[in-house]
Amino acid sequence: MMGEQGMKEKITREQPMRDDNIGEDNMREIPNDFNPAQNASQAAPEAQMYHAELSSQEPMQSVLANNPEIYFVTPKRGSDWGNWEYKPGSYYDTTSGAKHPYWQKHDLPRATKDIGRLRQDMLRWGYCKIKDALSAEQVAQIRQRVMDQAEGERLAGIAQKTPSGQNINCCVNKGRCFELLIEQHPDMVQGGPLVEQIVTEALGSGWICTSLIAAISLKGGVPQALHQDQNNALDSRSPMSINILTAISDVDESNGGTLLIPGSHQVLTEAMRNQKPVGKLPPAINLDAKAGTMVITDGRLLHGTGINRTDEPRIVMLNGMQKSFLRQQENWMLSVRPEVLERASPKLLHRMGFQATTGTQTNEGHGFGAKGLAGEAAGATVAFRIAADKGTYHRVGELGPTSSAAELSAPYTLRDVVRTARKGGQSAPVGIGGLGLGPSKT
Ligand SMILES: O=C(O)CCC(=O)C(=O)O
Ligand SMILES: [Fe+2]
Repeated sequence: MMGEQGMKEKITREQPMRDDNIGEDNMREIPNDFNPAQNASQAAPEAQMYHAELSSQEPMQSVLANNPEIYFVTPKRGSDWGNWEYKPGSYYDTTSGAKHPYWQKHDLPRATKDIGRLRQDMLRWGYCKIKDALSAEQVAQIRQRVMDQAEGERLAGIAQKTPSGQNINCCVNKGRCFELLIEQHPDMVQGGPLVEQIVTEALGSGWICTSLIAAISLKGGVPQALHQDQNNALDSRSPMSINILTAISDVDESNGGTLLIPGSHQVLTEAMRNQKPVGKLPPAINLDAKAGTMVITDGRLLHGTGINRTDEPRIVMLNGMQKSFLRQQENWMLSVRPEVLERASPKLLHRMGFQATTGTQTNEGHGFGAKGLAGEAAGATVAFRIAADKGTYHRVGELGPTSSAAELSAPYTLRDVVRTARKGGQSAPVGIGGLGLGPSKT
């Protein structure tokens, strides 16, 4: 919006503007038809396209209105830690499914390696439990790294405290074990292939990782507000995102096993599709899972961290995966350490979003025509980031007929990247319009 400041000095057509004045405090007079005040006078909320949809707070608005036991518990910090009002009958006043009077008669998800059962649990309940996805040794390795890192971040004064305890963000920079966890590499996730199969069925191929966080819940923390991890297309018929919750501690009702409402993924999306409020929901339960279990949750499922009543930290790795065209929670483009990038496998790079497709994250145009496959040179963008780290990223700027020979032959990074991509006759297809040029569907 134009402030009065900008309108003060007008420049007429007879006074050509210098390029470097564009957008600063000198500007042309805005024709009346485009005047911001005129615009605003015709933009009452009800007149705006898609107003109802874009301003809807659903489905959470009706979840909260029709389920008073679900509410936001105000976080407590510092000397107030632990000093919060526990209200019996609230969403967090619950237990695991097998012990819950409402749920015990239902066939809730069971920890299993049976893919048929896993599929059924995902569809019906919005989550499934992959038994022993990590071996005891794999769990121990991650547990040690998480505990050490948590302490290190506290000592450094950079611990990321949460209402429930402490999170360790951007784990990919904090230990080789986490790189492998994101890849579901069998060296760190013995059940990796089964996990990937379920995720691929849920999201379609080409999915990427949104973040990897260690969520540590501590005694005294408040329960997290129930939420859906997916925050777009809430009427979608299949999930846009899923979260892989890896139990690194045994979790249950005693130590903050994740609160969730089984089946809520369907209830909430159906309400959205039918444009109806969400009514009375069944009660939440605490997730119970042995360490090493990977719990895959549908991004539409209502859930949140439970209350840890024990003296031991509860550790769950939160590893979100999503369709390839969604913006990621962690800004891997900037945050990943150079040494991690240099040794990253094609799969890890892909998962962090360093493979462009025509419609997502092309870099100076490199990536048009790419399918977003791991190791696909036509869409690989990591070389730009590595050049930036080295201070040698030479971006293409303003060029024209009067550009000097030096400007025209400058060592543009794009030139090198494209040259590398085309080695061996592999040139990137140009243009938009063919099949399969969007986010990968193959
Ligand atoms: O800590 C947990 O159990 C779940 C955390 C969670 O859902 C989140 O942070 O999005
Ligand atoms: Fe969540």
